[in-house]
Amino acid sequence: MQKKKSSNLNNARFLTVEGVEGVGKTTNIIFISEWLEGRGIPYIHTREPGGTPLAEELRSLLLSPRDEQVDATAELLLMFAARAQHIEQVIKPALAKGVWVLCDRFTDATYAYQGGGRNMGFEKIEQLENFVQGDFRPDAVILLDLPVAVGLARAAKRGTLDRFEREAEGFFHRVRDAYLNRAKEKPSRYWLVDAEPPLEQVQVQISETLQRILAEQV
Ligand code: Z5A
Repeated sequence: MQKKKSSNLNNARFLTVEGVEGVGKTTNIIFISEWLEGRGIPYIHTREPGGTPLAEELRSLLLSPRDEQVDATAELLLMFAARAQHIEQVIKPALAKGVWVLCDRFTDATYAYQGGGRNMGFEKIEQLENFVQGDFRPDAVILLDLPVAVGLARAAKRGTLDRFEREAEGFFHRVRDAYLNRAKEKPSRYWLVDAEPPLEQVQVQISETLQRILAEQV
């Protein structure tokens, strides 16, 4: 399939990695970083929410469990506040210097978690996306996918749970569905990876995906 051409200068790509809870993002982002390093590709690794001092403070506010009920609109706006800062201070300056950006979650997570998980719908998110980002979008979204129950079982082996990780299983089904629907609607930007098999098999798929992204004309 013909993939979208990058709008960034100097061939630098903006790659994001997405997926539901327990899908193996952290593990596979280390693999992707090593893959880029092995090819001498300059890159930065960053994350959302977060990536700048201010955005990391917003991340702490967003992830901390609290007694007060967090209003879904307040949560959505804080995600985009952090994103605005991150895009202008970190992501765009790196791309302008020809440095690839490898980002652990981005706006697709907002569609999935706030749009799907929180049932906020996608229209408001699209309006905020256009307001904050203009036409700025990732060049490629690597979507790691597995059944929710498998992801939750993997994640359960970790320690304390953040505010999102405390959600009921139905929340994560809506998140996964939203991701998969976006991948279906926007095949030019999404690269779907089956994250259920053993890690070595997942990483073979990721290597092939990266080769194809690298081979794309920009
Ligand atoms: N959020 C949002 O709501 N809206 C937004 O716009 C944005 C974010 C940007 C923080 O995300 C939260 O913010 C997130 C959504 C929300 N909440 N949740 N949930 P985060 O990305 O920082 O948090 P995370 O989802 O917990 O990501 P993570 O730390 O990368 O976890 P992970 O994907 O589960 O990855 P992992 O730790 O590498 O893997 C989990 C375990 O599985 C680990 O023990 C691995 O060794 C194991 N693993 C990995 N792969 C395999 C395979 N293939 N086989 C067997 N075991 C495996």
